[in-house]
Amino acid sequence: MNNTAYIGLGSNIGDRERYLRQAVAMLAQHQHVTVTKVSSIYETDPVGYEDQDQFLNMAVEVNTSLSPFELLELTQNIEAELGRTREVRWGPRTADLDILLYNRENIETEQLIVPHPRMYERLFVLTPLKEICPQADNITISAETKQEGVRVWKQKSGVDEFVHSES
Ligand code: A4P
Ligand code: MG
Repeated sequence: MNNTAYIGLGSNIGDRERYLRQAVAMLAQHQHVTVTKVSSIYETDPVGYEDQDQFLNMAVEVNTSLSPFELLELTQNIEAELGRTREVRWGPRTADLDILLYNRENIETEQLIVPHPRMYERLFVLTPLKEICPQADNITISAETKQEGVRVWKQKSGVDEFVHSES
C-alpha cells in the first residue's frame, strides 16, 4: 500500500450523491486500496458540453499497492458497474472517475495520462483536490479558468462516515 493517488469523481445523472458514495465504497472495498481522505462534495456548473445538468464533484486520496494501470482498470470497472453511458464526450454520466495524481509520477501513454491533462484548468477538479492534497497547494489556477460555478454542497467528513452514512 505504498503509493498515494488522488481520484476525481463526478456525477450528473439520477441520485448523484448516491453514485459518488457507491463509487467511493467500491474503491474502499478493494483489497489493495485504502481510502484515506475524502473532500467535501461540490455542486458545479457543467464545463465543456454545457447543455446538461449540474454535477456533483469530489476528490479522494487512496493508498494502494495497485499500479497506475491496475488502478485505471478498477476505476473503469466501477464506472461500468455504476451504469455509465458514453454517448456524448464530456456529456452526462452517472459516475466518472479520473486518476488525477499517482505519487509524483508523470505517465503518458495512450491509455493513461497522469497528472490528468485537463485538471489544471478545471476548478471543479482543483477545488476538492486542494482540500485533501498538500502537493496541490502549489498549483495555481490559470487566469483563463472560470473562477465560479463551484459551490460546497456537503461539507467534508471522515472516510468512515462518508462511506457508511446513508443520506
Ligand atoms: N485516460 C487517460 N488518462 C486518464 C486518467 N488520468 N484518468 C483515458 C482516467 N482516464 C484516463 O475517458 C476517456 C479515456 O481517457 C479512458 O478510456 C482512459 O483510457 P472517459 O472517462 O471514457 O471519457 P470522458 O470522461 O467522457 O472524457 P474525458 O476526456 O475523460 O472527460 P473529462 O475530461 O473527464 O470531462 N463539468 C463539471 N462541472 N464536472 C465534471 O465532472 N466532467 C466532464 C468530463 C466534463 N464537464 C464536467 C465534468
Ligand atoms: Mg473521464
